[in-house]
Amino acid sequence: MEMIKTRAAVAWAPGEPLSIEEVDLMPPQKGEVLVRIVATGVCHTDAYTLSGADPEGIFPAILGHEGGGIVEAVGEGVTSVEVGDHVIPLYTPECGECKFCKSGKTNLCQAIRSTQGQGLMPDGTTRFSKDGKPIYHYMGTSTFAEHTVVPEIALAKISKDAPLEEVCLLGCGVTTGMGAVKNTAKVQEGDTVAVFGLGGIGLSVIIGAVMAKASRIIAIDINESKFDIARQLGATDCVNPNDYDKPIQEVIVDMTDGGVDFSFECIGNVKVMRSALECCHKGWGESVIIGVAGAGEEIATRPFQLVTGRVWRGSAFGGVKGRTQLPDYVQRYLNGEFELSTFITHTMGLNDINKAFELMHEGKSIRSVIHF
Ligand code: NAD
Ligand code: AHE
Ligand code: ZN
Ligand code: ZN
Repeated sequence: MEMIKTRAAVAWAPGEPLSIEEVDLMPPQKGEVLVRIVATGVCHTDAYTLSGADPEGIFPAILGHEGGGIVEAVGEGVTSVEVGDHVIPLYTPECGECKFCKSGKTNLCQAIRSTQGQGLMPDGTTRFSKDGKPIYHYMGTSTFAEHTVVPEIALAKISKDAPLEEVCLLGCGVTTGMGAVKNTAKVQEGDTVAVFGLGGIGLSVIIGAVMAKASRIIAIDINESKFDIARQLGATDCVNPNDYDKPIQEVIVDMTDGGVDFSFECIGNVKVMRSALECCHKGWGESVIIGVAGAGEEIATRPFQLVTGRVWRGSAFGGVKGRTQLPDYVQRYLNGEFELSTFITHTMGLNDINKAFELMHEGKSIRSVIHF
């Protein structure tokens, strides 16, 4: 197979708008797969890396990690997917063989984590370039391109019945939120839950909490335009911290007779992470950090909060093992267990991708989905 030309949104430098370019893409090498991306969501993490706050941010790069596509070609030795398969690229791969995969304790496969973090394929090189200059991969997925090359272990093969324009959201946001409730917190029937931040992640936490039969779901955001959809999905209370002259953790402790059983931080703000921990019930309340904070940021609380039984956890991709468990999320969506269309407030072509970032920053979108 020859080098192909494809259209991509290139992030040349932090803080600059993406630039739509025709780029060169090398054919998939050993253990790699060429995927035609059909649709991709835009997640806050893409904006975070583009802003320059990501210590792993490398430029120029092709961002995007919430995609759905179709296999167009496979490299040497690839056996688990074939041309025509529908796939979701995985920024958390699953090799099944590394210490992490074998532990049964985590979804954080580390087989290719170091090259992935350097914007490279596992062999240490890039497939994208422009005028001979390398363009780096992002999170091993680079879905802001009509075609991308992804390691075989970073592809979940899914049902062809599922519309890729919707299930692309299972490549990050929706799986992350639902999975954090089920796999990380393990919320049980009757538990009380507080969700900080009502974007794609926080709203998916609400879906997960409803499925777990939580008795109370308190949704917190400073942008009240998010409250309608939060209630529609099953939030029992909506709270704007700016309406109170005391810290939000005290407000929630008062509302819940001592604090919630579980809280989720879905913003990436270290001060809110503290509030989320401290609104948990003494003796057993657990707080899950999902939001991604910028380089140099640190969390703080009084150790007494932990001494007295609160627990601080974190969750990546909802603790979901992509190759073995994501196809089932797609199936459950097809079975009608949850909706994705509610999340898709905007759709647009690749040429308008910068508009998706603007809408996110203005607080006007939940998810924008790019159709190629
Ligand atoms: P988003 O921008 O769509 O939503 C964030 C929400 O937080 C917005 O509704 C905003 O109004 C609200 N918010 C901002 N500041 C607030 C404050 N001080 N108090 C209350 N609410 C506030 O973002 P998203 O795509 O839902 O992502 C949320 C976070 O999750 C980001 O940090 C993202 O990087 C991270 N993330 C992590 C994972 C993971 O695997 N751990 C996966 C996906 C996204
Ligand atoms: N590069 C950042 C870390 C960013 C981060 O925490 N990413 C999450 C996924 S966010 C998806 O929207 C994640 O999966 N982390 C696990 C991992 O191995 O990166 C930094 O701070 O360096
Ligand atoms: Zn994401
Ligand atoms: Zn592994």
